Formats: sequence, structure tokens, C-alpha cells
Amino acid sequence: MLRIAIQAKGRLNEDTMSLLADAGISVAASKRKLVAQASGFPMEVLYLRDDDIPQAVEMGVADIGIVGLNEVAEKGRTVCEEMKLGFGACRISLAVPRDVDYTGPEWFSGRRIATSYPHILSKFFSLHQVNAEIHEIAGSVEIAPAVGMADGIFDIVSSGGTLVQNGLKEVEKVFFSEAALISNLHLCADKRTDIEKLKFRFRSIVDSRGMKYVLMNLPQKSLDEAVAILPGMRSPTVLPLADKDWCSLHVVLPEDQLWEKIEQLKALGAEGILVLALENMIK
Ligand code: PRT
Ligand code: ZN
Repeated sequence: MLRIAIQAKGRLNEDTMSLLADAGISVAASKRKLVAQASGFPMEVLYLRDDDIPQAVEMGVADIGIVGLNEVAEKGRTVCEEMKLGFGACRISLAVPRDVDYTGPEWFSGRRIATSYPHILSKFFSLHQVNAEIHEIAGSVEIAPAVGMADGIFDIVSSGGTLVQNGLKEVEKVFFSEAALISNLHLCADKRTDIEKLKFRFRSIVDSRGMKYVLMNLPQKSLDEAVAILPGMRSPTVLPLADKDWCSLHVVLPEDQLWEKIEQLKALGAEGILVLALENMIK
């Protein structure tokens, strides 16, 4: 039986729980318990703070874990990155007060930087041969320059709104992160097999995100032109209709191309276009 460590509460918890649910795995909701039994997959769930997940997986307290790659990199724990999961996207960036005339990484030489990610930051500074003072603080990093505690900060940025609110500007995007499935390096063959099964389920969910299933009726004479403008796992599926001059076309489209492609298809005479949500895409 696999034991998976996930964030007990916080930004990754909800997306993690819905990924498990979409993969057919349900977990008893009680957050008071540290460990819960899952159903739908031979698995136990261990609820932890995200900071503790890389260590728990390295030590084998949990076989696998779901955590931000920022935490994996910061903690420097030796674990295997199995797959990225497409949620919890953010970056860790250097930011300075808005009115600073920023010239490049050397600007930070001899200056004080507040961060909760000292390890990743010191690696960046040694790469750029910058000698700065790194001050590790646990929270509210973004207010450090305004209260005179630091000249700049190194913190997680997502929309950038927090930086703007605090009169700061992002000057170096150092580390790009998202949630990932990680595993212990020394697992037995049975557990490895279970991880592959789990990844197969996760992969089909992650791949289907942002995709739509589109079906339409199309004049037979426009078929070649329509096929030429459409992507597809192989090519679109074409089904005959009772009226021989028409066919039915089925295709999976990325959401960001959806409207552009639909406009092109309408121009080719497509009618009765249906756009459906896609739950799983098994390649
Ligand atoms: O209690 P526990 O230790 O488990 O949780 P935590 O408080 O340490 O972490 P939590 O729940 O805040 O975040 C968990 C993970 O979510 C992080 O490690 C990242 O991998 C990921 N993540 C994604 C984020 C953000 N986006 C994010 N925007 N983590 C934090 N933020 C914060 C950031 O610190 C800053 O204060 O949001 C603010 C910036 O957001 P914008 O949108 O204003 O730029
Ligand atoms: Zn944390």
C-alpha cells in the first residue's frame, strides 16, 4: 500500500484533493487525523505542512508526496520528481522598491534581502557572483523593505498583485514552480508499479485540462480544408451523416485556440457546433 503525503491545509490542498477525486480516489474528510485511509486505490494519506513533505518522502515516512517544486528545491532533499501536476504555478522572484534604478543582479551586492527561500537565493547569487546579505524571515516578506528591514525581497509571485500593493517591482524571475508528484528513491517493485498506475490516472487528468471536445456538422466538400486547420491526437474523427453531402466532425481542441478555430470552421460552413467539457484524455 502506498502512503502519500499531501498539504493538510493551504493553497495546494484543494487542488490536490480534487486531483485525487478525479482519479477515482476518495479520502475520508476528517482533517483532524494525521493519516487517513483512501478508497478507490490502495493508499493512505498523510496530512502535513508543505515544508515537511520533501523530508517525509526522502526519509520514507511517506512513499510519495504532492508539493510545490519550490519547497523541494529549497529543502534540498533527495527525492525523485515523478511528474508535474499543472496547478500551484508560481515563481520566486527578486523584487526591489519601485523607484530603484535597477541595473542587474550586481545591484544586490552589499544589500540586504529578506526571504523565506535562502537556499535557492544563495545559489542564484553565487551563480552571478553577488555578495549580498540574505535575511531569512518566515512570513510577510513583502513588507520588509517598507519597514527598513531589507533593501529587496525574494518571494513567491503569482499575479504580481502583492508586489504592486507593497510598492515593489519584480526584477529577476529566478525559479519557476508548480505542484509535482515526488517519490522516495528506494521503493520496492510493488510500490513502483502502483506509482505507475497512479501516474497514468494523473496524466490523463492533467492532459485533459484546458481541452474541449468539439463536434459539428460540416459540408463534405469542406472536409479537407477543415482537417488541415485542426490539430488532433491523430486527426479529427469523421462520421457519415444520412445526408451524403454532410459529415460529422469530432475534434479535441485546446481552450486557447477554441474560438479562433470555431470561427474558421464556421467560415467553411460548419453548423450545429457543440463544445463539451473533457474529463480524461488517455493517450
Ligand atoms: O501551512 P503550510 O506550511 O502547509 O502552507 P504555507 O503557508 O507554507 O504555504 P501556502 O499554502 O501559502 O502555499 C503552498 C504552495 O503554493 C507554495 O509553496 C507554492 O508552491 C504554491 N503557490 C502558488 C503559492 C502562490 N501560488 C502564492 N501566490 N504560494 C504562496 N503565494 C503567496 C506569496 O507568498 C505572496 O504572499 O501569494 C502572494 C503573492 O501572490 P500574488 O498573486 O499577489 O503575486
Ligand atoms: Zn509552508
